[in-house]
Amino acid sequence: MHALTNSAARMSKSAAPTAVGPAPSGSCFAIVCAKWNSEITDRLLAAAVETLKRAEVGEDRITVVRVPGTFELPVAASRLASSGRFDAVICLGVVIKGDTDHDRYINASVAHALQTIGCETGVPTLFGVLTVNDFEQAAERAGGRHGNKGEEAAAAAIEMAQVLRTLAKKEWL
Ligand code: RBF
Repeated sequence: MHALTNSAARMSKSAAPTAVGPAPSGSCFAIVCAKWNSEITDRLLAAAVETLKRAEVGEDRITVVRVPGTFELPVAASRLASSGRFDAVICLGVVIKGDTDHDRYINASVAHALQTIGCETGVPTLFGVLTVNDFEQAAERAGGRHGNKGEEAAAAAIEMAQVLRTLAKKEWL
């Protein structure tokens, strides 16, 4: 089992979990997407929605919320995760390094906040935020040579929804 997993990881160019089976039946997903750098975030969002649809999640089970910037992702994610309506909340943003340290403050606080929301609500809260040096690096990760991190975040959301459905059946938990 372990050997198989390891050899599969060695063979693939990236270890990212993009191969997805069907999402659990009736599962619902929320996507929170920042408007800053929308040329890139729109590509992350389109790939995330497409990935959910490929996993047989109907549009009626996908809720998309736009927020001003990456810094606002946690507030919206917290509200959505606490609602009890979603199997996972996928958060998408692009923070590009500038002349000041804004990126470090945003990235660290958002990563920590999203992880806390996931742990405290029990609803997987996915980190689909590109933390890049320039626009080109962002484009490479939004449908370019490094794949699309929106797709990968959605695939991870589906996988976590499956994991939690499996755990819900364990009477010893
Ligand atoms: N939001 C992003 O999503 N990506 C960025 O690259 C980004 N750069 C910012 C740079 C500065 C100097 C500031 C002040 C804000 C930036 N924001 C960015 C917006 C931030 O996420 C948030 O929307 C605003 O700070 C309002 O809370």
